[in-house]
Amino acid sequence: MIPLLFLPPLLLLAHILYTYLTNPLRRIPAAHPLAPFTALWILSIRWRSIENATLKAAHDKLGPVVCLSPSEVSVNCVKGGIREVYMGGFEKGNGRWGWYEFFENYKGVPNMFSTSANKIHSTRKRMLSNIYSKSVLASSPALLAQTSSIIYGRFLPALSSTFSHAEPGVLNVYALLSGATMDIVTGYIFGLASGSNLLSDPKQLDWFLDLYNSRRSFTFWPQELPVLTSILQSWFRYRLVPSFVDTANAEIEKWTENMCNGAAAVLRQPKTRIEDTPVVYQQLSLALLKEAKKIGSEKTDLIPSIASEVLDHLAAGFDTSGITLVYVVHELSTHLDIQARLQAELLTLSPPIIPSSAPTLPDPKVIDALPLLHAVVWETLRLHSAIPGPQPRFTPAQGCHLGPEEQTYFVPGGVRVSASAGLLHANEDVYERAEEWRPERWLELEKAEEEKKRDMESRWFWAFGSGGRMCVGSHLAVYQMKYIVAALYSNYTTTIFDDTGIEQSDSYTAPPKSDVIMIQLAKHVKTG
Ligand code: HEM
Ligand SMILES: *[C@@H]1O[C@H](CO)[C@@H](O)[C@H](O)[C@H]1NC(C)=O
Ligand SMILES: CC(=O)N[C@H]1CO[C@H](CO)[C@@H](O)[C@@H]1O
Repeated sequence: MIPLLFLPPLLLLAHILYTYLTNPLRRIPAAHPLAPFTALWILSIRWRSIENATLKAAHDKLGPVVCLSPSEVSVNCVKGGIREVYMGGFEKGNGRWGWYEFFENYKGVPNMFSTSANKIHSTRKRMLSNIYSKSVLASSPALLAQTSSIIYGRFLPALSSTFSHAEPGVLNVYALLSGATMDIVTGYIFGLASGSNLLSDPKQLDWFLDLYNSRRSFTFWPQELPVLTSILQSWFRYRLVPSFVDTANAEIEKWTENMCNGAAAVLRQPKTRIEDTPVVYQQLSLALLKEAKKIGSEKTDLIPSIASEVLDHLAAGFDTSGITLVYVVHELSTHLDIQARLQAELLTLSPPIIPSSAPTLPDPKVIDALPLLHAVVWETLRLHSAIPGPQPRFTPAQGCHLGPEEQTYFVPGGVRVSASAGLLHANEDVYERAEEWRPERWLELEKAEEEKKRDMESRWFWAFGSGGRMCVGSHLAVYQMKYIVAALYSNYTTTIFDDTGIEQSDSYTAPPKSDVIMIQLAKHVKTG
């Protein structure tokens, strides 16, 4: 007779064993002996912020498909990997919960990024794709005027003012670059008059970055264990996320609402300056109004939907671009030979981006075509992807096959699956000496074969994701990053002053571990 005491643990054991034996994922190489039995292992890896290194080691050892838990796999290949999952339109949620609901704003108002269902998502994306497309951006007089005003009126003066500091020419370049990207992104969304002006107001810049960054380390519980998090909070009043995170979110939401109100007021005026055109706000409000009329919706208050959408754009847009730029500057500050070549390339611009050229900027198409500037930005997006880790999706109800032709595995429906830019970009067959920052590899492509080009530029390049959920702001990101880098190096040389904490965090968006990256500027004397 088994004492009754042993019954519950025995039943539990039998249950685990039965689940294991009937789970097709058990055939997939396991990242850890516990992985096919319980999600606790991968949860503990995420909780300790060592997911990146863990996944890298697992794929290096076990191949392109690995099992992370009884209901999760990671893929690291193009065919049978990102092509299947992301081009194939696997959704962001599994019906019960979605990891991306975390990105809703204003207490549960969804936006394009947070939406799981493909149908709802693509309706929204159709409203927004055109204004963020490369051709529209490149010929937008509003964006050019906004960028000019921010570069000449704010960014270059902010750099120049560092020479009156106690330590002349020394600055926290991460903060300044983040301010520049926020001003440009909100300039395009809300118009210059209603957008942010963080660059001219160091106090406001500090206020915003402190607020924004204070929330960074509290994503684990609400994203990985949303049900537990909300039950603990609503039933037991126990908070896994401190209340100051809610306060910070509310302040950022209020700040965004003010910009929305500003944009709405501009649109009511009969005539506005071109740079005050709230391009994104205007397009979105018109499109939502049209949709509401079409479906005969009673809903008249579109403000929460608009605000939730644009808040996601400004957060996604400034943060990722700021991270990329801080690594551009950091790498150029340790590769002075490449920096000098970039400066020589920038001397070919007409007009040069120096204070006396204001307000004229060289044409965006000319900036975009500078080979070394392009190579520097692309190499940084590759090696220091701002979103380097898993972008989770769920397999469709009927299941699918994952893995390259040589070895595929059946994966049932509802399984969480993800790929990671950082791992795809570390493929030595595609990016030789992958761990080195080597812009040259992009210049060498000129002479490379078509297949090689395609592998490097599109198949394996994943900084902006791929498929229907690919970054809508990638062209705006590249546009602003190129102008900012061009403006900085047309006027200055940079070296490192203090780069403690430059390593990327192990998180979804992966900023440097320190919010402070100090750079020494030196005035760049024209020699050409
Ligand atoms: C270097 C800069 C940027 C990088 C590396 C980046 C990267 C990404 C990635 C990887 C995704 C897919 C995420 C996922 O599925 O989990 C994404 C989506 C998105 N990004 Fe960006 N992004 C950048 C700049 C921007 C900018 C400037 C905007 C401003 C509009 C923006 C807005 C968005 C939006 C709205 C989505 C969701 C798209 C959708 O769901 O269809 N991003 N971004
Ligand atoms: C991820 O881990 C690899 C290997 O440990 C490391 O080389 C790389 O810098 C890490 N990347 C990020 C974004 O943390
Ligand atoms: C502030 C500053 O150093 N401005 C310089 C920008 O670059 C041009 C030439 O490249 C110089 O003439 C300016 O003095």
